[in-house]
Amino acid sequence: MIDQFKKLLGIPPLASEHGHDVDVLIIYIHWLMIALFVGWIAYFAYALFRFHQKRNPKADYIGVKSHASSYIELIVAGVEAVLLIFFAIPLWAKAVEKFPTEAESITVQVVGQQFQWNMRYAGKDGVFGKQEMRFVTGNNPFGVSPDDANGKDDVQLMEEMHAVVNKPVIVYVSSKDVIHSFKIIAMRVTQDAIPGLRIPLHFTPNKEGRYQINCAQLCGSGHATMSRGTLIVESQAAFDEWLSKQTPGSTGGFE
Ligand SMILES: [Cu+2]
Repeated sequence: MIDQFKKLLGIPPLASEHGHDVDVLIIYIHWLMIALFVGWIAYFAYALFRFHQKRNPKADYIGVKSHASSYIELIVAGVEAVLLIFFAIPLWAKAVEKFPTEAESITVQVVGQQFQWNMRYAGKDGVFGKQEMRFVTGNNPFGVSPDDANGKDDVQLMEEMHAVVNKPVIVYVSSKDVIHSFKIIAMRVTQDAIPGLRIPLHFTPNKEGRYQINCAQLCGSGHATMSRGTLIVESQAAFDEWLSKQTPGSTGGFE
């Protein structure tokens, strides 16, 4: 039933573990909206017929006496409460409480800027170099300290992100200029990228493939070009091979 509705609504392909629950919530909300739509349209047609001028030449100053509308209102509020309490809140609680540890995950830093996504990996040592705001330049969007040895093997990329299938990914999202929004539809994740804040999010991809990364916040004239980004989900071996081939350097790929 859920799968048929996914098709009917044209819900895009899914490739993350928690995404199914997001889709289920979307579908239930659509059911409620369909019921409300049909109900309102039916009532509108009834009102046109029932309160037509010819049938009611004189205004009625008493108005409605039945409590049907209040009961219907209560039922709708009840359904909304069920969606919120039993679907939305548990889903959010899972996302917040079941945060994976960095040891079991792939950690990526993402900085949005007009108009591209910058990605940064810790490199072979698994430790990110120190960052400071004053080091941020056009070539160093993450503000990596040039003096920190840990940053020497960090890997920086533009519009490209790699992840391992069935392994959690932690993304620290930030922005260099205006508010952007980091979105990967296939992973069912969206997070605003806000200057001065570093906001963590996580997901676990469960299907190998290439997925589009978008900017979901109108951020300027080149906003659309921020949808060039690609997330590549691959095997651990392919990921390790890719990482070993990257040119290390605190400003790698930007000089
Ligand atoms: Cu943007």
